[in-house]
Amino acid sequence: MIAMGCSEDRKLVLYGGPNSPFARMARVVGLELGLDFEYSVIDVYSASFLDAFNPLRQIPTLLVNGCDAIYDSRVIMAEFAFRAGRPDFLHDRDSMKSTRVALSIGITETCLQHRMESIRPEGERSGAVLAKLAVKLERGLRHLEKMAGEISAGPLRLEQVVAACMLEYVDYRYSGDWRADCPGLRDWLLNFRERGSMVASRPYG
Ligand SMILES: N[C@@H](CCC(=O)N[C@@H](CS)C(=O)NCC(=O)O)C(=O)O
Repeated sequence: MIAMGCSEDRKLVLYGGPNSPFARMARVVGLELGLDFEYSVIDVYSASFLDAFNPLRQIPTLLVNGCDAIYDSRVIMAEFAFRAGRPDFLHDRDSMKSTRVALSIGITETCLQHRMESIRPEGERSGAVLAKLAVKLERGLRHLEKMAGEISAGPLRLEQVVAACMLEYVDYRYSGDWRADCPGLRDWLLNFRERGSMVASRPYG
């Protein structure tokens, strides 16, 4: 049942999918910060109810009190951090960490574009586009590997959640071959992926 009117219960509903990497990032942040929210799995392509809240009809979308919509994933993750009283989780004043977040998100977007191109019908699919996206994705991963030491050190924070969700999305939709070129990220992910929030949100379907 989708609430169409505002309510006073302060309820948080995070609309996501079974395998959306951006919804997963938001969900993991919410779980790690101990937020009380419902995760509602929808099929974004048929979820016309979402248009009234998010005209882009994308997941993740966070609905507050049944009426206030918050998107996209970075805004939702910031909302969760503020609600949890943990603005430090976002490390907004550290531009190097934030640039690593931007790189992980960019690789995720590239992987998603590669996936969308790969499932276009024969004849519409472009091998050249797929090859270009693959080059960008793999270049991004090799670059991030140079910063594996910085990513893996220190307390849990946004850049770690985003990097881990990105790496497992690459596994899920592209390939696990990146491990050969990225031993630092590989070794770090081995432990990180066992966190309860990561296990609970692993992509399926
Ligand atoms: N910039 C957005 C991207 C979200 C996004 O691309 N979500 C995908 C699923 S992973 C989606 O909703 N796709 C449906 C569409 O764009 O029509 C964010 O970070 O939240």
